[in-house]
Amino acid sequence: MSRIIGQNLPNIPWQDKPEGYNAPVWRYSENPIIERHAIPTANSVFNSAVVPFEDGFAGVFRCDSKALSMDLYPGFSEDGIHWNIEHQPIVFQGEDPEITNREYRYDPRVCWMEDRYYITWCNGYHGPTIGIGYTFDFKTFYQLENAFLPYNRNGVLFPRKIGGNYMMLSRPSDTGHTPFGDIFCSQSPDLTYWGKHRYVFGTINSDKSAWQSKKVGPGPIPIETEEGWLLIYHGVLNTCNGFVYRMGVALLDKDEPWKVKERSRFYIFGPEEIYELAGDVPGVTFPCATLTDAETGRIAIYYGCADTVTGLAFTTVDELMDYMRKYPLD
Ligand code: BMA
Repeated sequence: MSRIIGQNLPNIPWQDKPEGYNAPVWRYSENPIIERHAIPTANSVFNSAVVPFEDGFAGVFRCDSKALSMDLYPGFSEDGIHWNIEHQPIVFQGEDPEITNREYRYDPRVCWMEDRYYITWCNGYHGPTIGIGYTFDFKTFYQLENAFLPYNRNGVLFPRKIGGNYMMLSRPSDTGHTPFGDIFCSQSPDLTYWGKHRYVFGTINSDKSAWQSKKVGPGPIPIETEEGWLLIYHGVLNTCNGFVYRMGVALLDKDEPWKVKERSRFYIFGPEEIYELAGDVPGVTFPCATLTDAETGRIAIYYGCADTVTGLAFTTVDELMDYMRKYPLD
C-alpha cells in the first residue's frame, strides 16, 4: 500500500474500475465531460486544470476561440464533472504592462500553495515561456514575472517548498511544434528568480519505450506520497501521421525531485476512444490536473482529448505504483 500525503477529499469524482479491465487508468463512462462549444465563443475546451475550492471545485480552462486564439477562463463546479465556465477570459492584474500584455495563454496548471492558488501556463512573450499568476477566489487574478526566458512550455509547480525553495518542472522548447523535449527542475526563493536548473529525465530513443521517444513533459502537479513525488507526464511518439500523446508515470525523490527513482516503460493511458482519436489534433491525451483523496488513494485525472474536448479518468496511487513496478523502465 502506498499512501498519498495530502487532504482527504471524499467528494472528488469517482467510478470503480470496470470488471475485467486490464489497464491502470480507466475512463469516466460519460466522457467527454466538457464539450468543445461549452461557452459560446469556444472552438474547443481542453488541457485544463482544476482544484478543490470552497465546497466544490474551481478551475482554469483553456478555451480556444473561434478565431483560434488561445486564452484562460475561470470555471466552477459542485461535483467536478459539470462545469460552468465564465464567458470572459481572465484579466491578470500586475505592475508591469510589459508582462501583463497578452500574446497568448494556454495549457494552465493550478497549484494550491500556502494561502492561494497559483496558476502557471504557457505564456506568449516573444515566443512561448512560463507565465505565473495567483488568485485567492478565481475572480481577481494577479500576474507575476515570467519564470523563464523563452522558449519553454509545461511549467508545473510542486505544491510546497522543498529544501527551502519553490520548485518547478518545465520542458524547454522552441517556437514551433518542438521536435524534442526533456523535463527539467528549477528552484526559486521567491517565485520571481529561478535557478539551480537540474535535468530530471528525457526521451527514450530506442525501441524499449517508443511511446516516449520524441518528447516528454510534466503533466499535473506532482502528487506527494510517502515514497516520493508521483509524476504523471506526457510522452510523445512521432508517426507518419504526426505526434501521438500518451501518459506515463514516474516517482521522483522527495527531497531532490530531479532524481528519478522509478519510471514506467509502458504507457498508463493513451488515445483509444473516438473523442481522443478524432478532433482538431487527432491522437492526443494531455493531462493537466488531478484531484486526489489521501484516505482512499483515489486519483481523478483531467486531460485534454484531441486538442478539442476535456476528459476525466480514474486510477489510484496503488494502481500506478504497481503498474510502474510491473513494467519498469530499467
Ligand atoms: C503541445 C501543446 C499542447 C497540445 C499538444 C498536441 O505542443 O501545444 O497544447 O495539446 O501539443 O497538439
